[in-house]
Amino acid sequence: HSVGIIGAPFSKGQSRDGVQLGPDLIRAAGLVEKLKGQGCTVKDYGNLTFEEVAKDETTGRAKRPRAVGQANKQLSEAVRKIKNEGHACVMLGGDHSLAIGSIHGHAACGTQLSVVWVDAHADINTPLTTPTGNIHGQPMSYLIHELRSKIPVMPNFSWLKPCIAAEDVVYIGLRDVDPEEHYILKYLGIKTFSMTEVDYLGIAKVMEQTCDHIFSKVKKPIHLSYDIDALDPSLAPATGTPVVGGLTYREGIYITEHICQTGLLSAVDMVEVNPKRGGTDNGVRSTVDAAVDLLLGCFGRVREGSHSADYKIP
Ligand code: DIR
Ligand code: MN
Ligand code: MN
Ligand code: MN
Repeated sequence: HSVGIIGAPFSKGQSRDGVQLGPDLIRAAGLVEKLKGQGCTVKDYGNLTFEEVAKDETTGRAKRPRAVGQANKQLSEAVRKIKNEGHACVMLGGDHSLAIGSIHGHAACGTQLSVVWVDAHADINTPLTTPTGNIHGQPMSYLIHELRSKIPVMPNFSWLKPCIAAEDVVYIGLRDVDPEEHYILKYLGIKTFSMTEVDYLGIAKVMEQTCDHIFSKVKKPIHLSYDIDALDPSLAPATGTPVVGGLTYREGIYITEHICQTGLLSAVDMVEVNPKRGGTDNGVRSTVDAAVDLLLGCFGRVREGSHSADYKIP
């Protein structure tokens, strides 16, 4: 695997300070060294820098649209560059509003994508349905073709065109979905595996059916957008909106192993790690370590172990 890493220390898609510290924290836990240790080629493109936006008034109900629009425009260009240089792209957030730019930049490389969205939340509110105003609860609505007519004109979003078909999206881990979002998911017929389906089917069948769904026509590159709050808060408490009853460590890792073995993983977002939440140092450490392990699972780590092709017993 050849991996390009871009950090996006951005927090204005939600209201809690600290999530902008995610990229450096995930790197400090040894992400680059560990990826190299499992045989990956890694290029770290560093962190984006975001300018302050003055007078960023709400549009519709969406908060801080100018800052979010501008940051995602920058991120989209960075992801497109990393993809064009031939890497699988890893975007370290930051909050989940960054999926707008990450998926847009990935899609800008030309091919149609599948999106696997692993999250406690559906993040598909529109700027008019959002109960909180936070754009991290809205990114999917800007990206899906079928919702185009439902998105009002927003400042600093004119660069953004929808680039994903509803039938190319699969959700895993849902357990906190707003009524408006639930309507949108049903209305668009989007494939969802809530925690109920994870319980009923088991994670292996969930992943089999996820792949059946996204590969039912052509095999498209996969964009995996992983919100750390998909994991149970006992394991990953350092996040802005934890929800009880989440994925276990093993279920979380299994998702990445299965997506990796498709050979089609093309970009990953790892978002919503917030070291100012989660209470204790141990809580923060366990959250960051889980984020690193998920990324290692995306790029070849297998739990049975592995060895290089030319190994001989001495
Ligand atoms: C809620 C919470 N559905 C919203 N979303 C969160 O703000 O739209 N997403 N926390 O990660
Ligand atoms: Mn999310
Ligand atoms: Mn979430
Ligand atoms: Mn499969």
